[in-house]
Amino acid sequence: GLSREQVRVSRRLALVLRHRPESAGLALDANGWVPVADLLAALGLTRDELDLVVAGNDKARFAIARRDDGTDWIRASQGHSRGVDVDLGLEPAEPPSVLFHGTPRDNLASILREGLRPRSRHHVHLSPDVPTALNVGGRRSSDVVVLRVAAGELAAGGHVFHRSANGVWLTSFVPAERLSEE
Ligand code: HQG
Repeated sequence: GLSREQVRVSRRLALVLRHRPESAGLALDANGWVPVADLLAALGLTRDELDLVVAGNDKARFAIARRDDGTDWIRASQGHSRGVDVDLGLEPAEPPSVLFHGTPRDNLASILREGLRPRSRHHVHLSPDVPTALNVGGRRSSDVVVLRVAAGELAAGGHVFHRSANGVWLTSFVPAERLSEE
């Protein structure tokens, strides 16, 4: 696992690469990437420190890619704020027949009324299994409800799904009729 200091760096990376790049004086490119060199300078990190946080991140939240000119770039694999205008360029993907979504029970009545909405993010985030969904919901509450999402039926009806580089399923909206309590 990551040390306390590394977790702090990881949180800062998520803030900068998903939500508020300007807070570090950075701008993301159209696909969400920033030059690693710029990020290191902005956050006062060494490359080794960054690599350890990226490699040790429990959810593989960040991806590094080398371009033809030899420069390394980094982005968050998912989770961007709606106000951050990036297109991850993910291809549509065929989801499994069932996906899951964990949420604090306080949200349940509203979700069953109006469906799952992306709220402050670009997409609704769905989990491939119940334990993952419990973890996601558990970030905010100890009383979590897991919803089953009829992803196969949605896809058959024309809903588009994407799978992020770190295995999170993304879609724009899930109508209440395709949700049930697990
Ligand atoms: C809820 C983490 C009431 C929704 C996770 C959720 C994930 C509604 C909250 C990623 C609603 C939004 C995303 C409705 C949705 N009425 N509540 N109609 N529709 N909600 O954080 O899925 O650790 O934006 O159930 O692992 O919790 O940051 O979404 O509770 O992958 O890498 O509104 O964030 O990844 O919360 O989590 P979020 P999420 P990281």
